[in-house]
Amino acid sequence: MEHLKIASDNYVAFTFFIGTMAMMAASVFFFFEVNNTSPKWRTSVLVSGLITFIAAVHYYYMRGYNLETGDSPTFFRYVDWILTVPLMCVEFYLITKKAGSKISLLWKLIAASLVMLITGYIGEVLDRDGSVLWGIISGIAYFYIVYLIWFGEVAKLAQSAGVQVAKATRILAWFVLVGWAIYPLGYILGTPGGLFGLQLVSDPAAASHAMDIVYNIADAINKIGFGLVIYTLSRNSND
Ligand SMILES: *C/C=C(C)/C=C/C=C(C)/C=C/C1=C(C)CCCC1(C)C
Repeated sequence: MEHLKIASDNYVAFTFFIGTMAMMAASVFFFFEVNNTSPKWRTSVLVSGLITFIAAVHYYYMRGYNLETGDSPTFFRYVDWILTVPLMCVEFYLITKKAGSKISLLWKLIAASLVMLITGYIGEVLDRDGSVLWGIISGIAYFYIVYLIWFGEVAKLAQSAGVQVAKATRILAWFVLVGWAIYPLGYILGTPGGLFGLQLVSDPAAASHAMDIVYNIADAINKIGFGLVIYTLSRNSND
């Protein structure tokens, strides 16, 4: 079963394969670099590695599942996100800790991310007919996260945590605003009938393939890129 060959025009399977390798390589890198990191930033770099490692394990599974069945591994996609997105919230908490971020801020970010992902899963799997409504609720939770990071508590704390933390937080804020916005696009692509009358791909199988490719690209950018910003911060910050 593990000897299935990826057809040269099967971009879905191909991006699952590349995604697996990229997440594995990034994890090895972050884990090995933990020991060369100043003690203050070790946990942050370790969490970067955990994010890509959890994704690597899921991608390995999703790659095999997709190759064997040709289907979209939606369930494990969401299991992956439910583990990794809260860990990204932990990163925002950790890097603003020096400026006094409270555990309550971490819970706000985690709660919003869980609402965003659980309602997204309901709309994508459990209540397909209500996908527009669930997508909107999920979107509200997403914008709340964007608000906290761009204008709310995270932004304010980052400003008083020194130049390097402020700079890194600004880049991570762009990841959340632009990189994370790719996911709702994937959701719209895979939603029958589309959202807001926006039906981009009409054939359901093609739509779910397009959705997988979009999610796979977004994950690579958001998980590995995000981790590299934290890594760079750990090297640039001399306090
Ligand atoms: C590593 C995985 C990440 C960063 C996943 C992020 C996922 C999202 C930001 C998903 C957002 C969604 C909406 C804002 C509306 C439609 C449903 C979702 C769940 C795709």
